[in-house]
Amino acid sequence: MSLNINEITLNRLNMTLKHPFKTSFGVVQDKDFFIIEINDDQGLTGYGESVAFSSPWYTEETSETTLHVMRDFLIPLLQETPISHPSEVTDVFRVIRGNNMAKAAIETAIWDLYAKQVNLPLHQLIGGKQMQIAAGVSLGIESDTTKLITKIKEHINKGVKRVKIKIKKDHDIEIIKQVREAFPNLPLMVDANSAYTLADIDHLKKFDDYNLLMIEQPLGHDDIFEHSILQKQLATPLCLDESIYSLEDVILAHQLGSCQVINLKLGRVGGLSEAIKIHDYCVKHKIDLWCGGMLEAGIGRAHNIALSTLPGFNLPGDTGASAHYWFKDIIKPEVTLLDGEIEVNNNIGIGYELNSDHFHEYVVDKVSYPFN
Ligand code: OSB
Ligand code: MG
Repeated sequence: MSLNINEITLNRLNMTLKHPFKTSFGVVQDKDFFIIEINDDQGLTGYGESVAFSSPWYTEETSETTLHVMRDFLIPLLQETPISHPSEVTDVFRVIRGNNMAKAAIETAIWDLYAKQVNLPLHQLIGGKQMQIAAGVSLGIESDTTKLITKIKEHINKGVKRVKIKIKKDHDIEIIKQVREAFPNLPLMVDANSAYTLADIDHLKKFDDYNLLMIEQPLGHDDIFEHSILQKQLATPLCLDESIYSLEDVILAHQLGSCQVINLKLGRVGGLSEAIKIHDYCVKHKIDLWCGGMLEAGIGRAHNIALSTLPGFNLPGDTGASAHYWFKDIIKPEVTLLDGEIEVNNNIGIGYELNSDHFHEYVVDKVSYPFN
């Protein structure tokens, strides 16, 4: 049986985050991204979201490269290759190197479509078991630490299960110290987005004094080896984000001892099939795992929730409430927290519908590619 794709539509959206999000590399406030709609011949629709930003500060992909790769390579490949299960998509896309965020945007939409065709919630289709997802929060760099501490308090009041703060060179120990003093027992971690090098090793060792859950991606965005040298010198677990594009990267990091925790993002690894493989490897090798975020709108958020139901996601991730990011999200219902947890629903597919009024306010362009 084939999935019988009828048409793929790329909707380009512009959405403005409630709060500018500052990392060691710059600020994100306006998101320019795509909602992928894939229709079949029975009128069912699967949705995916592209997560690349307008500029390539996080990985090499951008909104523009995502469009180029989807339109000129990935959609034509699907038009000429009928598939019968979403797990085949990764292989169809294998002839295109890299560009994992473009691949994931389409691949995840196909998973949603397939779940709807077989009338199952996506989380059930992939074997998810956790029906309550512990939410963490990732807070951007603030010039004023008092403001950061106020924000952390607000999130603690909403019940979030752990707090991650962004750091950069010359904006780290002093902030960590103040936050730790304000919240002695808070599950706290830091994310450097590759702000350091091995020359900073003595400085990074000082982080061990603050009982951090982990340090996320301190070194090179494409490095795995140097993180293994650093991890041997630190008591605090390292977590890899930017460096992980595939299962092979996770195996390498595990075998070299480069980290003790993996931040898994659907976009970075090219979609749900690869994410499930990484999840299964982490379970087998008892590697701590959590689901990262890319400041997604509702469709991407819904996919992250489905992924997080898998049993190996044993630490709170970055997936949180719609209202933390957006004035009006593009899904119904919006994602909310109850005592710091997201309740997973049993609706079919990704479990959330498009809120078409909100959605159409943000759409700036729309192109459809028919199949026949
Ligand atoms: O490094 O995990 C990161 C946001 C954008 C790009 C990279 C990262 C982040 C976050 C926030 O930390 C994740 C989220 O809240 O969606
Ligand atoms: Mg990160």
